[in-house]
Amino acid sequence: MQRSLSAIQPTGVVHIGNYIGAISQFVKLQDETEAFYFLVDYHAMTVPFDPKELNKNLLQVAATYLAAGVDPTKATIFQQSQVSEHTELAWILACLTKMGEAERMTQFKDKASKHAERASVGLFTYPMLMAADILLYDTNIVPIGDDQKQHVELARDLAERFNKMYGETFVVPQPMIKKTGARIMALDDPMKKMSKSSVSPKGYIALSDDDKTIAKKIRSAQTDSVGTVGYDPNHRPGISNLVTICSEITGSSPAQIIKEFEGKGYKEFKEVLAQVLIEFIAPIRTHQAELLADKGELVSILNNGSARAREVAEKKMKQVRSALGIKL
Ligand code: AQP
Repeated sequence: MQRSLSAIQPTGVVHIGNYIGAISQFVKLQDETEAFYFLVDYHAMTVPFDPKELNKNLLQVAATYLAAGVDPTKATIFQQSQVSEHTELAWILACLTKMGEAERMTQFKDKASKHAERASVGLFTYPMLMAADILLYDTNIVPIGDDQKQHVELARDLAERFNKMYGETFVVPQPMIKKTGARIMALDDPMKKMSKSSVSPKGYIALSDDDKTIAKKIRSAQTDSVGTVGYDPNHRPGISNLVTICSEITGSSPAQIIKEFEGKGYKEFKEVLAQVLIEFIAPIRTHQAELLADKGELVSILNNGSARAREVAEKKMKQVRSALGIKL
């Protein structure tokens, strides 16, 4: 059976972009593959963070996984920092990565420019930790949003390089990226990706937002002066982004949505989209709140998942140490 693996950073509340680009694929793949989905808390440390917030976010993201349909009886759900092999392999892969390769990573360039002189070395080596996350588990498929494609490509290159230099050890993973919905844009600036850590919460719809907040954010989402519902991401990014969100949640194609709103304006479309999102998010939000009311169940799911993940990772690291000649 093929193995799928992916993760979310506990850097804030999970948004509809994370759901459409990544989590919706996890829910599907947990029935078709041996699935590993986890919380990358070490990745969350690559930018300034508050330990209390990180702790809260870990539970919140774990609750979101479950509330959005990831099932611990089907998938292994775990916490990266509970499996020390991730950081061990990351060091080895860092020694295989060329400076030029790391410098080309667009996420590093974007995030480093936001944090200027405070950009950490960890932010620079993040892709090697992500490569370790993937390669430790003999992963075949990595379901992700478009922004993580370059990092999976690096993981592929490192797997191939390691295998060539030290003998066949790693499976070369394939990214799985949806044709549409792989890059949901910010509601307040459709030229930027919807992001958990965006300065303004107006840019994203969180899977924990209440009905009023969802309606308000959709009402104020940036569109254009054309006035008709259309789909042309290059020339009309705002309205096209809203049509994409509507299409991904309802299952109707952009063409069907445009036809449905022929002769109607943005106001009517936004009212319908807000209602679609309210109906989609309300049960997730309620389930999330129930799970968060007693953290015992979440902690136990993560501990059990981490124990299972450790078994797989320990086995792989033995093979790696042996290939590298450091096993005596
Ligand atoms: N806007 C998006 N549209 C579609 N998919 C997205 N993903 C992220 N943003 C979008 C996908 O969600 C998964 C989890 O993302 P992450 O937590 O690893 O961090 P990220 O990619 O950096 O996402 P964020 O929300 O922008 O987080 P911050 O603000 O912390 O950097 C990934 O598969 C990602 O591709």
